[in-house]
Amino acid sequence: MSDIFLPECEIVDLTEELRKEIEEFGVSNIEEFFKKRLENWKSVEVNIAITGEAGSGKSSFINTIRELDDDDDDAAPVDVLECTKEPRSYDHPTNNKIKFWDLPGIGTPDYPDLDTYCNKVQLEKYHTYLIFTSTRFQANDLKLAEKVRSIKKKFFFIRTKIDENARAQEKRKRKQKYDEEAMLARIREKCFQSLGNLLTNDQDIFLISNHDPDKWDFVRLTQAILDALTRYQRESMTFALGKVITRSSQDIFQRKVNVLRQRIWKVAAASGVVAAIPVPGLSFAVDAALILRELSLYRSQLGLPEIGSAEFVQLHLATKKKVLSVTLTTAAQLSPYFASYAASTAIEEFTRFVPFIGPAIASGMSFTTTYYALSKILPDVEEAAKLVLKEAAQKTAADLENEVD
Ligand SMILES: Nc1nc2c(ncn2[C@@H]2O[C@H](COP(=O)(O)OP(=O)(O)O)[C@@H](O)[C@H]2O)c(=O)[nH]1
Ligand SMILES: [Mg+2]
Repeated sequence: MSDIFLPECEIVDLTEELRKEIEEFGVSNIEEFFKKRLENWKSVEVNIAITGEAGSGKSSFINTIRELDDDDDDAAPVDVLECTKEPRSYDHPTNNKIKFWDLPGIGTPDYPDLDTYCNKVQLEKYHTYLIFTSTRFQANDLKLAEKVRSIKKKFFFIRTKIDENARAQEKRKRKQKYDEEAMLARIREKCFQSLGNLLTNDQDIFLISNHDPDKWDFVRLTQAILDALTRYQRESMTFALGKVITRSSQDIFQRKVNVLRQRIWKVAAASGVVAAIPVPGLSFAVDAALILRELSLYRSQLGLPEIGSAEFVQLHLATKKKVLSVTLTTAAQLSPYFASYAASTAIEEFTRFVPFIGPAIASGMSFTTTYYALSKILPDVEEAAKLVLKEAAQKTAADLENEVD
């Protein structure tokens, strides 16, 4: 819990807003109120600029990061020479506040130079910039990056189609030892050189394949993009990462767990505020509803299969049991998590929250109950999700072996 973040103003706002809400509408709307507040992350805007020469794999990347197939309805059209002269945005399928902007290239007739380009595409509106090539970077890429740096935004250089290089190399060297590391180092070095003195670290170039997001630097790129965003943008973007990317990296999986853990105090505070309102029976109902909603977010974010789905049916019995044990939908099923916590050594931990949420809330049963229930539920879901991941990985390995046979 060392990295927990306690935005004091947020909880003060929350309490104040709640008071107003109750004065105006009574208590009937309270659940809706909290739902909205806990889903704040869905309203955070993230604009990611995607630029680079035609054919470099911009549209493909937009589809891969959104986990869409090229022929899905709202996929970005691949292999189409963009005749659009305007920046075009593609929403993330699970969060339309996250937008990937396919920007026109500099040097095209409508954008002959950098100044025209910057004015027309409104450079300031993007939070981070991804500059693509499938060969090497051009003078305009360099100029753009310098401009982006001057407005204090982050940019990333991305070399796509590494799978093609890997394949070609493998063919050529079938008889000798295939040295992928050396091949990657060569490509990285060439890209690095084409950027002059712009970068000091060649790891700031990302070598990816849009067709294999589980290989090479795709995951590292995803992490770097997350790290370039503000806290709330990062939370929103982390939640938007789909199953494929989450499963391809323990780090991304762990980031999801961390983001979920950092919400616990907020859900607990929400229940604590309700407990401070004297309406008999309301508190427990709201606690249970909040916990169940949060649990459902844990399950979907950490990739637990739905009961009865094809993936669930194929799981080993022990994994199935574990998944079932955290697929709770009623308040009654939560009772094991409401067990006594008084003896818990972690009791110290929540006293750190007191200055932020006020003694009345922190000392309340609701706050502690919800806090401990979620603190116990999340690791259980995490454990179940890891079992599912392990089986998925074993299955992929077995499938690959069968292919080879
Ligand atoms: N092998 C391979 N092909 C790619 C990759 N990225 C894009 N392509 C292919 O390159 C072509 C151009 O891609 P597209 O995404 O339309 O490029 P854009 O013009 O920059 O939007 C398409 O045929 C893609 O399938 C990649 O990483 N590996
Ligand atoms: Mg395109």
